[in-house]
Amino acid sequence: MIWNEAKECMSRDEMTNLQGARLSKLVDRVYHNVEYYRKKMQAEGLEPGDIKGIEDLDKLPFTTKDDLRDTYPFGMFAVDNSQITRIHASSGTTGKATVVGYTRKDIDVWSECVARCITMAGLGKEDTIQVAYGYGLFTGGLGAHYGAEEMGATVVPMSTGNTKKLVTMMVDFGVTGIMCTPSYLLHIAETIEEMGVRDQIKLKASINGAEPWTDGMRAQIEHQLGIHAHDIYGLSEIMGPGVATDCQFHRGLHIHEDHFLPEIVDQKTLKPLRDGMEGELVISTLTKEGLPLIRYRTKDLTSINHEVCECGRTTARIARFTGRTDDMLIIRGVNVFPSQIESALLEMGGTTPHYLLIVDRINNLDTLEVQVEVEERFFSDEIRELENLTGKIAHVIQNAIGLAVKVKLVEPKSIERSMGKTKHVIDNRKLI
Ligand code: DLL
Repeated sequence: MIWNEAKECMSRDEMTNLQGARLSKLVDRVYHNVEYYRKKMQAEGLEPGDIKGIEDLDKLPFTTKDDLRDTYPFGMFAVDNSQITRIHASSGTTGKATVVGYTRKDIDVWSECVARCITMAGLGKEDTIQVAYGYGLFTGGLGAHYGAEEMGATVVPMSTGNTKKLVTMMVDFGVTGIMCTPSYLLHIAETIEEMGVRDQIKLKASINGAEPWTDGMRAQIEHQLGIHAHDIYGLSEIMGPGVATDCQFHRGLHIHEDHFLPEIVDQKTLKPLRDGMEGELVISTLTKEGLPLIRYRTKDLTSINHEVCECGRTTARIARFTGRTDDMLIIRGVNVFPSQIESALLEMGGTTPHYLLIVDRINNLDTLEVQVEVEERFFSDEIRELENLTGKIAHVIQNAIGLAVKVKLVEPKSIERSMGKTKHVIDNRKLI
């Protein structure tokens, strides 16, 4: 089944024309409504009329997370705040969050994109879908929720947390679809086994994303639960979940090209790369009103393929992601930059700038231990003082990154020093 055949199956020429027309309108809109873009384009001697179609795309400047930080909170919005219906936020590299705003129409487009993804996973109106992404500032919960409602499905807004309750409701409500991170789904699968209810679940498909995963993990999920597992990609800056998903053939994720114009560029030269070559995914939002972005550098590494898929969709497909060009970690679906932890530690005092993050996956749940070197004097203090300091650091870090962490205080000079680029992270998670 295809949600919107007119949009998902158009010929390449039709798509290119549509994208070109939308791109020139987008450029005109940001030039007149976003001072940041106007200045950037003027600095390069560009006028909106210079962009006539997608062949002119590479004349345009890139946008990065730093640009959003520099214009925090609303400086890149292209509409008056009175037209913003909703705000979400994700981690910034240091103190300030990345803020995104949506008009009512943006929410409608987002819901349609997610509904298209849910259709690709073989779910429909008659299904009952549990949304177990976090609700709140993170785009996962509400994004999935609105898409599933748009689809006409029955939505169970579980959010994350109480896994046994989730499983009980999965059985009692006859849940047939679930949307959550892949690692959380493996944890749910274990809980289903422990509760002995494997033969009572009616689950048919899952839609998993927000963190890197592999075909090995997909096979494990499918085997343990007897379902079809689909990959969903998205990022807050561009919209949230629903930028792309894989269909039943699992040969890459179909990107909703009528709304998101993808490019793959070489991560060093930033020159566009051909189909099949791996590089950084760059996206221009063709229809967004609240926070339109031109050539946004996602930092996600993948390749693209414009061949028509066996499912009949003509939209370009991006390959499963192989990594990022920066040091962002995704822990239980939460984006964490080591620099956020570093600034929080430095601001609080009493610690040295030497720290080490140790990430593990235990029972399919990610854990983060932060080892921090503290000043010598603390080690001569009473144990109670050290415990207080540990609690304080854990609190400060949790406030900075929005995730509970285990803190271990270590003596000065015990964290290995490096002559080159300091290694702040040991990631022991093995993606099967
Ligand atoms: O993670 C939006 C989302 C929610 C996507 C639910 C899918 C499902 P952010 O918090 O802004 O938004 O994080 C975006 O997460 O740049 C990727 O590095 C990573 N990511 C998202 N989906 C996938 C995926 C949401 N399917 C960042 N595979 C992105 C690999 C993913 N990485």
